[in-house]
Amino acid sequence: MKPFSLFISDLHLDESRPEVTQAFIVFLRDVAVHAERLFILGDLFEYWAGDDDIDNIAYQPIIQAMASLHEHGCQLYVMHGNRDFLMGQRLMQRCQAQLLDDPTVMELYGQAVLLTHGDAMCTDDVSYQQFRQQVRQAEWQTAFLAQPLLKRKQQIDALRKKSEQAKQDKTSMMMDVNPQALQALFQAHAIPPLLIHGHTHRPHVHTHEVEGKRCTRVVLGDWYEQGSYLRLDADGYQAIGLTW
Ligand code: LP5
Ligand code: MN
Repeated sequence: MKPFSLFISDLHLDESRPEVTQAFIVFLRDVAVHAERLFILGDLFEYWAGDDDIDNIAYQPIIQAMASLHEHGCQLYVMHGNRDFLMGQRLMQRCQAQLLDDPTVMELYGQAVLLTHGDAMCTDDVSYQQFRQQVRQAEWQTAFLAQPLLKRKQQIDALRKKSEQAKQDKTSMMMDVNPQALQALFQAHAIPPLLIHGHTHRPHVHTHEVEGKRCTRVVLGDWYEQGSYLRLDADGYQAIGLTW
């Protein structure tokens, strides 16, 4: 079999949806083990309150399944999403994963591939961008993580409710990628032929023209109603669905 890489995002793994966790573990065991790389482009978890929650019993099957990829020669790359940007090096070590900056360009099968979670391009969502700017600051994170785990989880629960409420007043266009932000991202990375991202939960393949160059943008799907992943090899990409 030709070497290939896989891409997933927005699994939002949570104890309330054990079937999704199980599907992810099966995906790792049966599909990802054969890949040379697996990229998780953010929002693996419903939320991550800090690496001091690493021994939580609910996470152990997930962490073990992720770590086992390494033994099969599959390199695991993980990027932060807006729900799990507090994932740190301790978790990465446990999972035998490498944390990727957002955005990152990877040379894969002879082409440059730009990878991002996607939320940073949703610039029309002004209140979210203000919130994002605040919580991505190192000082804010240090202060937040200094609080007891239980207190942090309570604050996250409250914030999740606010987020659900806030989204009611936002149009779907506001929550999608802004075209200028998209163009700026392509331009900041030498206009790569392929961009892969998640976050918007609107799986689709878009084509864009930037400075006369044709670029493909693959938006990954979430794992709510069904799962999905993108497979990339030297012949191109293929989007594949998973059911449970
Ligand atoms: O996640 P989702 O799909 O509901 O919506 C996102 C945006 N919301 C978020 C917030 C997360 O859901 C909350 C969970 C994060 C856990 C991280 C842990 C550490 C943080 C803990 C802080 C107490 O990302 C949503 C977007 C949507 O995607 C579409 O792109 O619209 O954005 C919002 O809803 C944000 C609101 O617009 C503004 C929220 C203001 C909240 C102010 C309270 C401040 C709390 C203190 C932190 C500075
Ligand atoms: Mn997201």
